[in-house]
Amino acid sequence: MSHRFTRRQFATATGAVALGVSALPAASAAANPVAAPVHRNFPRDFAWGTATSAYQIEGAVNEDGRGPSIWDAYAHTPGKIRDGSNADHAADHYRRYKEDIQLMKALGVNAYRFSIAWPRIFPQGTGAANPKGLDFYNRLVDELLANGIEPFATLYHWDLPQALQDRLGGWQSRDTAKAFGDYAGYVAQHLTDRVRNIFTINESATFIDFGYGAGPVEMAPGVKLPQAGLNQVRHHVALGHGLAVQAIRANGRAGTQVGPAENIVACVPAIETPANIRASEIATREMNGGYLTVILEGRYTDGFLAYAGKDAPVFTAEDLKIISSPVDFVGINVYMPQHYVVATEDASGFALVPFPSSFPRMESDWLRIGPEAMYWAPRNLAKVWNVENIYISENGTSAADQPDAGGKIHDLDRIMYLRNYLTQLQRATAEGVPVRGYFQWSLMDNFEWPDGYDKRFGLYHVDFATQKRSPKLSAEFYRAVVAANALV
Ligand code: GBH
Repeated sequence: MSHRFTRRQFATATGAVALGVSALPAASAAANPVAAPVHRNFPRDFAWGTATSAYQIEGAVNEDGRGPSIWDAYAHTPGKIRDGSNADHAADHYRRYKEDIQLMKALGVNAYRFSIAWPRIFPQGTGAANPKGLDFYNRLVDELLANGIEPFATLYHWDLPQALQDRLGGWQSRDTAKAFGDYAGYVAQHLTDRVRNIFTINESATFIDFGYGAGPVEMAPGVKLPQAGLNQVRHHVALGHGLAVQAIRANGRAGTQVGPAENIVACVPAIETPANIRASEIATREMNGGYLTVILEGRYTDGFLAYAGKDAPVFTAEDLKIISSPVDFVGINVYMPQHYVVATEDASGFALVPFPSSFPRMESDWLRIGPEAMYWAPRNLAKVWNVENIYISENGTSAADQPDAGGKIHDLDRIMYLRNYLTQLQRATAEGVPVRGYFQWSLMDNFEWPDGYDKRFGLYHVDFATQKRSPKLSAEFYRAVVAANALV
């Protein structure tokens, strides 16, 4: 069955066919209480986009002088990726970027968040730049602009040059933060004539906890550090962010907008009473102590330092100044509520409520369904730190994505998820929370890290054998939202 009902099928379904009339009686607009929908609009000039990252879609890992990254090494280590795959070819975006920009065009989006592969630009992490690597992003950016799509570039979406891992132990070394700053400056010099918005680092919390810690999931480089080492890595990554901000200011076109893209620890009031709302604000500050708080305040909270104790990072006052270099916006990736919070009488002022085992989840085990996170995360970011420009740098879900006989994917669960999260985002913007744009994760199915190709997050289905892209029903949903600049 096609996803488009014919009039006749619709009439059959509603029993109206025998009557030969419309299924709905003509109602007087004035008398009918459902006759006047409230348009749930988003702000004028809202950026509607999709998001991807380099290693997850590009493929072409040996093309045009790209150096190896820690994800090449990791994915090629037997047993690390659930389906035994790697991203050598991924979605072949390196060659198909023009076609992929047409997919964006079909959605009607006006923005695109992609990431730049550091090992394409500096194959050894530092030293000589590889102009052919940069050329790919020049072509991509030019093609986006020619199609009326604003490029938002991310500098680091986890694909560290392997050379820095080998030489320095990756982010265990301060020198990696410094190398990241130099790379950021180089990119700023060459791309900010056309790229006006730059995200520094994607989800510090994720790649550090899973790449260097003992999290429930393992990611590259797959090093397991004790607490003190882990806190030092956190500090170096925050420092790398700050050095990148400074390098972009120094080398980029004046007016270039810069900020992080962090997986904010979304703290949602369990019940929206004034006391619990206050508790969720306190929790937001404490639970984001390692990244957002130090970036936005220039200090580690007393709670963070007390909790870390003897394992606290070693840092200088100068480091904190660099880390808190003023940003133009804050990007937050919002997938789920990390915590529901209630107020307490004790000194901390909040408690985290344990999740019941029956709490609903999407098709990925970790993906709890809590649309209110999409209201409270930006609302608390604005409330706690007076952030004036917020982007939702990612939001989306995997789904089972079973095709029907004609090959069409009716991903009603993804539509349900997106509609509910966007409803909460509209609640936020309608109240004046300064969210400037939203990037749906993801444009198309891609390499989902340790889950390989098992988990599909795209609005477009990708057949990885043929590289054919096909819109899922959710692509039509998203296109309708973007076209209306409102919930549909
Ligand atoms: C984002 O991470 C990434 O930025 C993106 O590259 C990725 O493709 C996308 O989301 C979908 O996953 O310890 O149980 O939480 C989202 C946050 C954090 C979700 C790590 C997966 C691992 C399992 N991710 N988490 S769990």
